[in-house]
Amino acid sequence: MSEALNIIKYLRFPKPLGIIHVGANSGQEIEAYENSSAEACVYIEPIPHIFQQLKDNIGNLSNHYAVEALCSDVNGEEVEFYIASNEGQSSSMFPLGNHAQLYPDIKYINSIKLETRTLDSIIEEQFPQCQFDLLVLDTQGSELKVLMGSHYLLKSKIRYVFAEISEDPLYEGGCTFEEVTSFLKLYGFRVKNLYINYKNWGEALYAKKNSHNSQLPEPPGLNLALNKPAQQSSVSCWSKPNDAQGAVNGFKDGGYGFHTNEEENPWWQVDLLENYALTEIRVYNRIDWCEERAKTLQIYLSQDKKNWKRVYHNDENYIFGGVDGRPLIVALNSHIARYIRLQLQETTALHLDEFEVYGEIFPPKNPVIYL
Ligand SMILES: [Ca+2]
Repeated sequence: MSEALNIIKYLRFPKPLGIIHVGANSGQEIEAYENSSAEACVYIEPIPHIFQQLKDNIGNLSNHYAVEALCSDVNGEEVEFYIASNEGQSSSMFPLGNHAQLYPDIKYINSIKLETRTLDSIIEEQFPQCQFDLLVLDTQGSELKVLMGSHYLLKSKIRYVFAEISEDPLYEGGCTFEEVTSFLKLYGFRVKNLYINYKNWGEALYAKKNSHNSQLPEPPGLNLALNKPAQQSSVSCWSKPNDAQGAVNGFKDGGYGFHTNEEENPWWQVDLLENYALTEIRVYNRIDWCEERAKTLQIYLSQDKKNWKRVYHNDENYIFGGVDGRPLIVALNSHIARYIRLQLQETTALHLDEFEVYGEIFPPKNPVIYL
């Protein structure tokens, strides 16, 4: 039996095409997944002897795969993983915390050292061609960490997330329902079904409906700003090392990539290292906090870092978004520039998620003629 598939069916949502189950234990859902229309299923389990049972239970079912791994937000972190007395079902990378009060009979009986993997890296390496759209999480408090290592999947493949959730952390350091919900919201997921028992934990189904991202036109070529040197007018207590690079690191999560201090007309700029004939700019605003601070955004271009030409000023009533599928898109008429500056026109802080720019090298490189 699979609760996730039952709820998807009950809500009359389209059937999943492929399933990833993180924290699969010995594979209690194999039969249900086999009887569904899913074309591929991946089961991930970190405890070696339970993984062996999982593998035996899958047998030689085609398109069902077992992976022995502990999923988390980064690759290669060594963590202590605690094995619980109930056949591993309450095993976790977190101490029992509240769980010990709610279920005094369940205890940790052992622990092993495991190295973490991100779900993105497992799927990219082992199953790059498969269409996975349902992600089932049963990882005893580390659901948020697993999701934080699944940025690419959440953005481009997953349509449903079914997770064990809890109103207060059940495990010490574990995530809450609220945290998981806010995080998934950044990727366009909403709660579609929720069950919480009298001990304040349960299950939630999240679904991405008519994802805005799919309506976003494909970017016109390669992002010229990616990893190019960037600068900003000031740093703040929220800044990270090399703060300005955060907007050209190729990573977008709805938070801030860089963060200036609160000041008059704060700015951020990138050096493309050569002149380009620019055709399009995309600015991804942070969407988790104070999106409205970007409302006075101006975009300036320069070839020499001295003479600047303003090519865009934002209508203050327009608050643009970012990874929710509403980035600011500015079309440019092949303006020639090497430097691009984003600047606000008031006293505030400038903090954006990511900046992208597209165009062609200028002057065009001469074609090589072979005689
Ligand atoms: Ca970024």
